[in-house]
Amino acid sequence: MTEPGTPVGAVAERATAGFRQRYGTEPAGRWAAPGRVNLIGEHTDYNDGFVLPFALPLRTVVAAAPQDGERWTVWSELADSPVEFGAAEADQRGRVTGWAAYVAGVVWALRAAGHRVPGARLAIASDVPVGSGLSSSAAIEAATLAALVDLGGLDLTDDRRPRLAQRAENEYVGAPTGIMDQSAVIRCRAGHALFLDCRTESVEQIPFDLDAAGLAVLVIDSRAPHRHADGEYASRRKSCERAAELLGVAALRDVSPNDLDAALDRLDDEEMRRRVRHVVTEDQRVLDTVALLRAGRIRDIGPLLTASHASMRDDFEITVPEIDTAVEAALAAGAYGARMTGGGFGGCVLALVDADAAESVAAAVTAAYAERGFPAPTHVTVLPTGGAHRLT
Ligand code: GAF
Repeated sequence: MTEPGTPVGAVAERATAGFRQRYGTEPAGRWAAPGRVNLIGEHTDYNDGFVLPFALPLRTVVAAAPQDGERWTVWSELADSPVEFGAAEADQRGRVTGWAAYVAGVVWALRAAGHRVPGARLAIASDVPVGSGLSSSAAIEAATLAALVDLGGLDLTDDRRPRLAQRAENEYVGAPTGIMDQSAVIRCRAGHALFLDCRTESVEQIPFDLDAAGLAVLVIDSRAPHRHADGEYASRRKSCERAAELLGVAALRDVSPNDLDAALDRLDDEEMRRRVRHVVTEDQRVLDTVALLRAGRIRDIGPLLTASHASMRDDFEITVPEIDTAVEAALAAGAYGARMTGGGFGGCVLALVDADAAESVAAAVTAAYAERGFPAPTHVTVLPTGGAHRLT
């Protein structure tokens, strides 16, 4: 990850070449979906709150063609052999496992929603790093979904796709995620961040023209191993849901920042109080960030990004030493703001920097890592791109 993103053509070529080699014929089409970073609004999605992700110039491409019967064959450049499954495996949640579960999950979710899903052969290539918290799984889901919808002529508009892809992840794969990642990789637009209300699923495209402002977002892959990330994510979610129950609200989104102190007084558990404080203040930071971006004040969002990081570190307790080191070093080297992005316990940090300072900020992070004895991080500077679409 050292280029400013990668051209979609190269990854599409790999998917096409893989398809030809594996199946001995041409694909009927190619569909691309990006990874994402979340500019701000972490662990707010499953609390019915607000998020502000944008799509990355790193993509997953699915080359696909129909095949007879209710059978799906999937090859990925990251796996040794293809996976094949039929309707029986697709209809039994969790039956297909590993990376192919994201494809089977989409077939399951479409069928569960009453769609006639065409049998298909698929070949997947991807530049979205796996396990870095940049939504490689949502990218597979969204590109697969786009391919199957087009091949089958299914009636499923973009605004209904995220929920379906989320069901694939929650119910077939078994990961209790919110709606943010699938919304981002499907609904983002180039040059914009996606302001999503996770309760209503209404969206507003917020102009985020980094280039015109001479700015860049530096994405630093901490390369920290994900430590117990699945269990910790699920326990954060449970704690938020329990707090909402105790406070008598449908979701923590319903606690206004003005009533936060009173709400916290009503909770006995100190850890739960910290979790609630993160979610309520984070929702407000998203709204404040959106207001600044609407006013064209991109640089001024820096302190909100950094405050979000502190809240994730101290109140939600989802950061790790590598991540905190990257944030501190980026800020010391002149970033306007920096924060961990994504679910936590590893993954990536984003830093808002002057475009011409990106490399020196990245070098400062690398030096801080060396000093602490961490394996060297990788980085990429990114501009916001668009969501899932058909390429040919
Ligand atoms: C992961 C989840 F998939 C999202 O739904 C979201 O909760 C995020 O963590 C934290 O903001 O990416």
